[in-house]
Amino acid sequence: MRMLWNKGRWSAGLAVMALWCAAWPPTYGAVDDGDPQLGANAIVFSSLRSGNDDIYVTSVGGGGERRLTTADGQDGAPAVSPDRRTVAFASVRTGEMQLWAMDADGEDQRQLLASTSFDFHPAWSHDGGRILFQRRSATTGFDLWVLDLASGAQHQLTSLPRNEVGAFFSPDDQWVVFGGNNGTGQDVWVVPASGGGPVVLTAGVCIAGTDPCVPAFDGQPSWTPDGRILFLSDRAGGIGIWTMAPDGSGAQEVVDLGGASAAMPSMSANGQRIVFTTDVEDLGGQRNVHTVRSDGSQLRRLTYAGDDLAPGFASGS
Ligand SMILES: [Ca+2]
Ligand SMILES: [Ca+2]
Repeated sequence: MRMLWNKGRWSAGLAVMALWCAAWPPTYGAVDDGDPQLGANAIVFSSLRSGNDDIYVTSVGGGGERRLTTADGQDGAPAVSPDRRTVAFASVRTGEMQLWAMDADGEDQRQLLASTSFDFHPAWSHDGGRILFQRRSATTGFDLWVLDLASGAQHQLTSLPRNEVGAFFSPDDQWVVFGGNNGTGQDVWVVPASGGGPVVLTAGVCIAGTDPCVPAFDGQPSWTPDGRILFLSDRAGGIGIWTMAPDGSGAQEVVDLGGASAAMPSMSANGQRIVFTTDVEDLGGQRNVHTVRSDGSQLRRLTYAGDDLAPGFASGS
């Protein structure tokens, strides 16, 4: 069990509280100042189980599930801050999809950015200073934008003619990976976080055995902590979770899910597990949160209520 560090000094009283906090709720780590903090193995996700999208937290063992939002309408795309004390998310509660944030226990829900646009899918930089998000344009679909949290300044990172979605900063915050479409299907792209030309990494990959070529789906990318790209692909036939080098080379399949549907794989910061949603036990049914070890073993189901999406480790990369 992880002990408490209380601003430089150990405290027997806090250690007792740590034991209690670790027992219930188990997804919360110990805190020293009253500010709730998600444990490193907490997993946030959104789900339609209540009838409208809301944000939940569970643990890598599947215990201690809690609901963090209760507002009508969509609350989704949760993203935990690097210090695990804040959850950024997207919500329609003001009438338009906007970026919001809340404390790790769901308290103090506040608008992070007030705009007149549809803003979605926040993702933190690893230095905690910036939020990457997607903003919908009438002319260029979803584009990537970056919000600087200290100054409130926003700047546009991409303006490709189709949708750029599901973007994440690389572990060194130097690159951004995203899913995009250049007219031949869904592919994985990267762009320098400082701006510049986006590069497609998976163009021309065909589904194995197709002649003429049927372009593979390569999408929903994120990063491994050692700087590879984690993504979904049907290039081997069924849907699989894959990794590749950040230049698109060296693609390796982690797990083959066959005819299942799957969504949004992301890896824990220690590189040991991948979390995603799938209907692998009930093809065509609702998707639930699952984990698998990074070597493809120990596929585990963590939730049973269905219609889950956008899972991520609190300590995610
Ligand atoms: Ca809701
Ligand atoms: Ca676009």
